[in-house]
Amino acid sequence: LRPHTRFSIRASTPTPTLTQDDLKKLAADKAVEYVKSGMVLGLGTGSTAAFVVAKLGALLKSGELTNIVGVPTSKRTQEQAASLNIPLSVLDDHPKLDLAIDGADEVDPDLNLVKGRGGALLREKMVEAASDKFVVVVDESKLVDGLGGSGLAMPVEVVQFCWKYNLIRLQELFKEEGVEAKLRLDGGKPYVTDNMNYIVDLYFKTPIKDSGAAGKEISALEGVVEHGLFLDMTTAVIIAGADGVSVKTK
Ligand code: ABF
Repeated sequence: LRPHTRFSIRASTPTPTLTQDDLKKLAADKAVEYVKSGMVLGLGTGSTAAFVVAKLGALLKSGELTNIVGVPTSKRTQEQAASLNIPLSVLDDHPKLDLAIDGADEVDPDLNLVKGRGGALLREKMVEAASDKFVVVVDESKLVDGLGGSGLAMPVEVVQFCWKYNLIRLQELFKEEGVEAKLRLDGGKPYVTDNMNYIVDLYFKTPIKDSGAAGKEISALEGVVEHGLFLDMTTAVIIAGADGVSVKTK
């Protein structure tokens, strides 16, 4: 209890508590304000990004936005965007994007990210790296002091061939940090990404000390396709919390 809380009198009706979905939608709506007609857009994956795609679809339908081309970061997003009649393309045809908007699993104070718990990290990283601007949409539960610090997975996409060999090498790489590496499962079978690869999830006990070095070491392992550390890629993070929506830029 804060001092005097017991004796305070509320003059107005308390604001109804916002659900996590309400917060995600608030962040998504704010991000869509960055979209202008004629843009080539990277379309993210995940429940927050789905609100962005839904809003884009509505704005195209109402005519408030025109001439948008979307480059989806997963089959799921591709299906959602197609169902909303958002014109779609691929990096091969649009190698330079104006803006990508996507969710994240963790955001650190320098706007570095962990992404990929939704399994779409490879396409997300390719599309977002090709974008002039990359705007991240999260609710405040995603904020961490250091990447890997949430105790949840930091995903690594690996080829199926001898995945266990790479799982052991990843665990060895972070032996001192006591990392636990687990093959991601889906209904008891290995989870297969859109690119027909597997995912090894790394569970750090404490935040990663040097995420730049960690990313390079993981990438150097043959058979690793991509990892979920998205470093120095973010233009802005839109954070929705109980106190409203804020925008963080570097
Ligand atoms: C994508 O979706 C991923 O990179 C991340 O794993 C996930 C976040 O999902 P949500 O918005 O549902 O929390 O952005």
